[in-house]
Amino acid sequence: MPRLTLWLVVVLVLAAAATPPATAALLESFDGQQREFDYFALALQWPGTYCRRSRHCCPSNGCCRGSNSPTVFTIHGLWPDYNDGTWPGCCSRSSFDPKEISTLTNVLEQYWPSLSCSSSSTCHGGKGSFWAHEAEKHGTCSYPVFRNEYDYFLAALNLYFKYNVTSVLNEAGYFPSNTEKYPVGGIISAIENAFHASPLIVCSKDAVEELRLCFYKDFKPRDCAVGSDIKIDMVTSKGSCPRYVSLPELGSVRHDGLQSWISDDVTL
Ligand code: U2P
Repeated sequence: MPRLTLWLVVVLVLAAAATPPATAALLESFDGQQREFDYFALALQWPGTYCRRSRHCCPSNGCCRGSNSPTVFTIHGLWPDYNDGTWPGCCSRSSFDPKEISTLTNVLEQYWPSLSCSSSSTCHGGKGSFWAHEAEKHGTCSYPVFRNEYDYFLAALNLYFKYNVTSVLNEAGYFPSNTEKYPVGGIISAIENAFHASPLIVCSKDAVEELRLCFYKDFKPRDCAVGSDIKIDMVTSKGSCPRYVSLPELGSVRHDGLQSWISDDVTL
C-alpha cells in the first residue's frame, strides 16, 4: 500500500475511534416519510472537467489551489439510491453541524472539496457549504445505516480510499491529458476488473465528469445500474458519454475569471 494511503487509513481509523455518540445526530429526526433506500452510490468528480467551469477564485474553491489543487477524482457525495433509478432527499429536519465533523475537516478539504465558489442549497430553504448540501440532502436519507453526520462522512472517506479509481485508471494506462482520447469501454472494464462491479460514467461533452461506484448497504461493491437499460442510457445517451472520452488535465482558474491551462500560476 502506498505510504500516503497507509497514512490516511491510520488517520481515519484513529478518527473512527473518536466517533461522537450516535445521539449527536443529523439523523435523529429522520422523518420516516420516505422509504428506506436500496443501495449507495459513491459519486466521484473529475476536477479537470469541473474546474473548466469555475469562473472565480475564493478560498473554498478547490480549483484555485494552484499546485495543491486535486489531480485525482474527488468525492461529490455518498448517495442512498433506489433500484428504480430515483433517490430520496432531505429526510430529516435537522441541519448540518460542521462541529460534528471537525476532526475530519483536513481530509475532507483535500478529498471532498467544493469545486466552485457558489454556495449550495440546503434542505430548509437556506444556503450552505457543499458538505452541508450533501449531508442534508443525502446523508439524512442513509438511515438506518448511518445515524449521525460523522459516520456518514467517515464511511464516504473509507470507501473512497479503499476503492481508488484514480490509481485503477492510471494502472490501466489512462492518465490526465488534454490531447488523448480513451475508449469509454476500456475505462469501465478497468474499474469492473478491479472492483468486480460496474460503475456509471457521466460526461460533459467528451470529457469524463463523474464516475459512480455502487455498494450494498454492507459496503460490498455492486453494479450501479440494476437494469441494463439504465447502464446503456448513461453511457451512450446524448448529454452523457461518447465512445471515446477525455480526462482533461487540471487548468488553473485566474482571479480575473479567465481560464489558464498552465498549472501552478495561481496563488490565493
Ligand atoms: O445528476 C444530477 C444530480 O442529481 C443528483 N443525483 C443523481 C443521481 C443519483 O443517483 N442521486 C442523486 O442524488 C445529484 O444531486 P446533488 O447531490 O449534486 O445535489 C446530482 O448532482
